[in-house]
Amino acid sequence: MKNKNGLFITIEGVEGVGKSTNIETIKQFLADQGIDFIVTREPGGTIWSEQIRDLLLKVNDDEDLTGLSELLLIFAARAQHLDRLIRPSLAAGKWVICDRFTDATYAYQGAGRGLDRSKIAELETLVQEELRPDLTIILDLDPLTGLQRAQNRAALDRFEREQLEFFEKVRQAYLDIASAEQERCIVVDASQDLEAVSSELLIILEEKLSLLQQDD
Ligand code: Z5A
Repeated sequence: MKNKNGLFITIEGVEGVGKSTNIETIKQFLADQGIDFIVTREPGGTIWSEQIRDLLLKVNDDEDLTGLSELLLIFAARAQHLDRLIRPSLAAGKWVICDRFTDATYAYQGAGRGLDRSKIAELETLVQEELRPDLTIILDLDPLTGLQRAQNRAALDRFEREQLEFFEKVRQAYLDIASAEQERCIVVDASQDLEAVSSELLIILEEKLSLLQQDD
């Protein structure tokens, strides 16, 4: 392929939509195609970034975390993740599959918490410079079903404690991003059974791969 850099693919959606489950399908597909890849997640992906993730998810009933503090922690984790894992992997020609990225910040901190989009955009430019995902798959599901699917977990984290209304805003923000950026984003109906969702994902990846090979 002409483009020696790897492809940067992000997977997004509300809580319990099936990101982790479907990433397993993506991993199998890439391995079968002989593509060199890594799978990572946000917040997280490196030692420091995972420590920031722990802070972000931890419930502390004694003191609220302000929206701005949350936003800065997310971008601190992202800066480290980009520098230590994502950029070097892409430069080495690996595909990077990332469970959530900056669209989650627009959805959760922007729409969910009500932070000003322009603050997020400033940090996005500062931390990412020109780097944006090549492809974003948004798994779309009504939040109530997502929360029910994810409900079997032990204790709820700081985000999972939010009310349904919060997740409805998050879902709508993802759909708005998808309609504003149709070249980059593809929405998959995640209310279908797992087999149907996975086969849609495989079609998307096959198309992406064949486009890259045509460019060769
Ligand atoms: N966050 C943020 O606020 N700002 C940011 O910028 C970023 C993140 C990057 C941690 O994310 C939190 O960080 C997140 C937003 C915030 N909090 N929330 N909410 P996370 O990605 O680690 O957390 P998560 O969304 O809670 O992931 P999850 O709950 O693990 O969901 P999932 O990976 O999408 O779901 P899953 O584990 O694959 O599936 C859940 C269950 O559903 C499981 O039993 C599956 O077998 C089942 N499943 C999956 N697909 C299907 C279908 N199609 N049918 C039936 N059952 C299914």
